Amino acid sequence: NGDPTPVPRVAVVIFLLKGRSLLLGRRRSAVGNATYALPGGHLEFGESFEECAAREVKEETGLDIGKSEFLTVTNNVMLEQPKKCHYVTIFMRSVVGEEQVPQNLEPNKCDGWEWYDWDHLPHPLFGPLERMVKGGFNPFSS
Ligand code: 8DG
Ligand code: MG
Ligand code: MG
Repeated sequence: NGDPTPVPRVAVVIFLLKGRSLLLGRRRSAVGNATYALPGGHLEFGESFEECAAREVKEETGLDIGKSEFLTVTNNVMLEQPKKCHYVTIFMRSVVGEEQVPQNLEPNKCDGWEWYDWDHLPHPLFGPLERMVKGGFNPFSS
């Protein structure tokens, strides 16, 4: 086909924590369609992880997050998806106040944002997130 040679890309995604819950949205995408995922997107040229996290959260939910911190990074090769891709995914964390109400600002990419209790996560989770949860990763105690 005429596509350029695929390359790994860098994604920054954010655990937005509120009490014992976190923010997830169901994806509308050729990658992980109809699975629940964190807000986030592609690292742009010149950005820090923190800047990317704040920008993506603002673009996708309208929320203003303050500082965020680096949690971990995973390598995600997704060749079985309708759009084959490979992401090095940076996971950030930010804690938000009780009054925060997310808006679905990109309804073509997401069915809507909701807070989910950590002990009652929705299914199916997006592959990269599913693997972390199954592996015992906990964003509240990291
Ligand atoms: P952008 O144009 O705003 O930069 O990109 P986007 O439309 O917001 O991209 P995205 O698909 O939301 O995120 C980019 C990639 O990040 C996604 O295709 C795969 C990777 N990724 C993970 N885990 C997660 C996750 O939990 N949430 C999101 N949104 N992306 C994730 O590996
Ligand atoms: Mg985005
Ligand atoms: Mg996104």
